[in-house]
Amino acid sequence: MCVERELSLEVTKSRPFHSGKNLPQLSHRPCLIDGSTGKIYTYAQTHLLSRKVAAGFSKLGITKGDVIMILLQNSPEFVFSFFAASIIGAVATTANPFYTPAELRKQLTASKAKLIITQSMYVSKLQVEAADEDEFQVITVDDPPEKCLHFSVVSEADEREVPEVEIEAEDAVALPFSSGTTGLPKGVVLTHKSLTTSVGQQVDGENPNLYLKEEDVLLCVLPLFHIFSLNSVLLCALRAGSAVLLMHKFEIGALLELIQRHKVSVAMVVPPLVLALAKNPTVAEFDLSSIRLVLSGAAPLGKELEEALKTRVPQAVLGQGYGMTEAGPVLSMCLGFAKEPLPTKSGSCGTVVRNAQLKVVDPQTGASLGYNQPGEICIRGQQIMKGYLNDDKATEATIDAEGYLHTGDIGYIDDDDEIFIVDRVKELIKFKGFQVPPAELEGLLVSHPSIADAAVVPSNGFDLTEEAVKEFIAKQVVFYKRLHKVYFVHAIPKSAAGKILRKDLRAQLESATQK
Ligand code: 4UV
Repeated sequence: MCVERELSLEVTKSRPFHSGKNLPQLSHRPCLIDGSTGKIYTYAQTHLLSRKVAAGFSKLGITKGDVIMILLQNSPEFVFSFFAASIIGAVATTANPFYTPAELRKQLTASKAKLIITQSMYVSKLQVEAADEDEFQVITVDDPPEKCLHFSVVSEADEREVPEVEIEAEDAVALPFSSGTTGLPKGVVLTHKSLTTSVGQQVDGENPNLYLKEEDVLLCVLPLFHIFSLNSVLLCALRAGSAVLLMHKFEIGALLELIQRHKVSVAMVVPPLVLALAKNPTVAEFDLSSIRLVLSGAAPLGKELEEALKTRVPQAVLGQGYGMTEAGPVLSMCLGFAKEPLPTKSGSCGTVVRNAQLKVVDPQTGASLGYNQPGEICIRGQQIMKGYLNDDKATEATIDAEGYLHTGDIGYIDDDDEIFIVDRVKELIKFKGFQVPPAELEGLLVSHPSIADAAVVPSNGFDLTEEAVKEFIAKQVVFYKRLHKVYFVHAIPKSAAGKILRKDLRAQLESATQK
């Protein structure tokens, strides 16, 4: 079976980001609201600053195809840097500021970033002194430490000096990192075509799937370094002419205060944030009546949680989006968000986006399955990644000969075309919506002289502690990749080809802990 929604009148055209179709009409509308200072940047100012930064990047020697790393919390400078890179045909690789030096080093080496935009407190993690003299330059948005430049060097450049650059739809614009269905984090090449198509699939057309209006204020508390926020919050908002409220980090009191003050109307969230909004007692003290739409994505949302949130924001439409970095990222979205909304079911991840083909296949045989039969979800369309950076093998293992991207998610499509995810066949573990690639932790574990072999699987029991192993990992990885529980086994079950049989291991551990 292949569920396809092709509306011939709404075929999205690929165009580079900076063409700014609606800019003249929007110039005086608010575009970015800096939550920490209250400063508002209009569309005209955002555009001008992005062009200035583009000219500045270019003066620093950045040219088409070069990679810049954005290592920032959500901030106006994040947005200007992203658009500046896209204007001159450069590529933005976005990284988590909480990463350890080792995690950052891997992304820097793989992406070959020539310029890093960051905050002074993260500079020590870049180990500038250990880097080759001309490996990369560092710009900080606050007081620059030694050897670093201040952001004003680029933001005060002359916008008339932006070079003329020919940009093709197939050129890369973003390089987020994702482990995909297996292995270590890899650079995901998203082109101008991928992102413009994905944004179009969400907010364009006669009856947009995600209907955003100019008066809308979108909450941008999810980190922009993750594709969910970058694409479905920032890019979609700017395409629709809405305002984006930037929050540099999550703190429930500040969040509620900002929602109330700026009358946030659209909230993109992840399940842990739904939990906070649904259960935190302080929520009752704030006026959340401006919220008309809540979109949860990046991890499964339980029905009970959804119901609990409904009592807090009874006026809002609640629903889910389903995305994957490699899929550009959105595969499906709740049709309750459409201009002409349709009723949807709780627990559903939405309906496949327009101008894309989605099928469910038997993971063993690859045969297409019918309605209501669970199998691996695959998607095809102009929005999916071009491939993994310098990794043809991983690309071929993910995108098949017919152009379908295999998600590693198990789900089914019901009689109303709604998608339900029920399991994952891929290794990936998600914690608070963040990616935890088991292969990365396994590599670190076996580098310990006393550990011969290791396998990382998700587990629910956290009562036992194996402090030495946990600490060993904790020192090396960002907080959400830390180990909660360590089991010692005589041998790790593996297939004849040497692949860890994670399902068998989980079953073995579950039965052992139940005894
Ligand atoms: O690669 P990634 O970290 O990517 C994401 C992207 C989520 C997005 C993006 C844009 C949206 O508009 C939106 O609503 C969500 O998370 O992780 C991809 C994997 O996360 C799981 C699934 O296993 C993906 O392959 N996942 C993502 N969304 C959901 C989900 C969901 N709604 N329900 C269950 N699992």
